[in-house]
Amino acid sequence: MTTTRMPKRPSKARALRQLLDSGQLEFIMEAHNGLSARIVEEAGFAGIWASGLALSAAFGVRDSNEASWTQVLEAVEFMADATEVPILLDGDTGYGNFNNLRRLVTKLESRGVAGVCIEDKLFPKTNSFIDGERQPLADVDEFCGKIRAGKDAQADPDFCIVARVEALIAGWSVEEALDRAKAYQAAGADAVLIHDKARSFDNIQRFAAAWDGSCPLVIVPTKYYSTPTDVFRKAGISLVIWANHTVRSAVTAMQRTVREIRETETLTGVEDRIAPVSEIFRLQGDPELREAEKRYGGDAGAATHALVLAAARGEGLESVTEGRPKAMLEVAGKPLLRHLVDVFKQHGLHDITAVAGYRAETIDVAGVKIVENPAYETTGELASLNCARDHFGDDNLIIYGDLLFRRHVLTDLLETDHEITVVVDSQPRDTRAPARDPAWCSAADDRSLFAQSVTLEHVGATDAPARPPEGRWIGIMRSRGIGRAWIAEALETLRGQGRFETAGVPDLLNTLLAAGRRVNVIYITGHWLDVNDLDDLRAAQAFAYGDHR
Ligand code: SPV
Ligand code: MG
Repeated sequence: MTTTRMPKRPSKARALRQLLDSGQLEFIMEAHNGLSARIVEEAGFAGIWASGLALSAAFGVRDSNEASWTQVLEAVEFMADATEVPILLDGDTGYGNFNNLRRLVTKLESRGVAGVCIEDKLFPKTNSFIDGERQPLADVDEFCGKIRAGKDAQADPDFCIVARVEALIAGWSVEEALDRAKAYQAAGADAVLIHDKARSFDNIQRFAAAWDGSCPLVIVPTKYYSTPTDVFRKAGISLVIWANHTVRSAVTAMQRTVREIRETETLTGVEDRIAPVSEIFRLQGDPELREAEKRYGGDAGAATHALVLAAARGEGLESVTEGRPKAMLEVAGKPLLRHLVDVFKQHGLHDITAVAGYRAETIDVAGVKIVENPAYETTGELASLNCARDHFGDDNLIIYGDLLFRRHVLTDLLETDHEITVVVDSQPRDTRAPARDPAWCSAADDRSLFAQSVTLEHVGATDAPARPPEGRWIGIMRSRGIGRAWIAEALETLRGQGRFETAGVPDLLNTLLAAGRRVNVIYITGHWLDVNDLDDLRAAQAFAYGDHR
């Protein structure tokens, strides 16, 4: 039997090794946290330098081993998680002796770091550009033992150990640097980083000219930055590390922005020149999470658009809806619409649009997008719904703005996967005649614990079947997938019949049924109410405070 295998991308350690061994000049760029690592990767760099200077600066401490090695490990793990390209960690001196390096190598491998660079100084070290001459160098044999221990500790043969020669930094000769480099290569180093703090590339050029090519050479041209890159290429350098320019550019940008905000006490000057919040979300990988939510459904309502019909003032409520629509009536200390929004948010449903009409400007509930039906006085619910058509998605909840209901009503509705579903109360509280929105269904509520398969047959008193209704449609419907196209088609039908302007959601449902579309029913028994008059409003207060029915 043959099995097909996905082509495997090379491991990060292999990718770093390939960079070092490519035979041409390669470049890696400093990063100091997950965000900067991702920015470096996106710019096209094939590798990342996890700089000790930049990491410590980001922590707000000195580059003198003040951050512990596990804190560095933690930071570099975030960087590795955020990126695909290999990371070479600046491992300073290996944070101790050969034994400490062994443990570091093992831990770095387990966190997806491709290699480590260790320098021949003593722990605790400090940055090479701070009193370089005063920093003692490690004993060559001791440092070779460390390299051998690191190589023996690695599980992946591609993990790279780069030996960094600090002889030039400490004021020693090119010959001393060469002796050390040869010893380190012989001890197993995969590459040699020859560092210098001089303004000119001369010493490294002499070093490179004398180098036997037994392993690749790596440089950090921070101080001799004016040297043309082609000079490095001609000198036979394998890898250039741009070692600290990400953190330095971040510092300049942050200083400028915060100073300006401090001085001007406004954001207007900076807003257009800094990354929008959406760019931060993108760099954090938010789009992937949205996709995953669709696949794994962790957040039941995340893809559902809620469309709240809130244009009406409410006949029967005139004395209390002076100056505000029904949806803004206060019940138990907050507007009806806010009750709806709260229950939506509890279900992870954040895309909420309200269609406003009467006193639209008073609709002010955080998290709700408002669209207006300017002709609300002469048109009906479907005209309002149509105003929100740009906010329709593949999954829509269409709901009256004067409802209060217990949370389980929405939980149950969001669990359905039918194209169109409506919620019907099989034992409506309101027994006044004529009943509002009576619903005829394919079967009565058997009140079993198990979901019944019931479909809607008709809503509303007009053209109703002769038998008593099975319940009352409560003013909530959901459409999924193709259900959205069915609704669009039904709206067209109503338009063709000249009924669109004044029609309500029950007309839409009946038109769907007339077209042979299946409308599923979820039965509930109570645990909801709508607010149509002052009695309802009083009942709503009690309901909202938790007094059922
Ligand atoms: C670092 O980036 O932390 C380095 C390179 O070690 S340098 O700062 O040039 O020493
Ligand atoms: Mg360093």
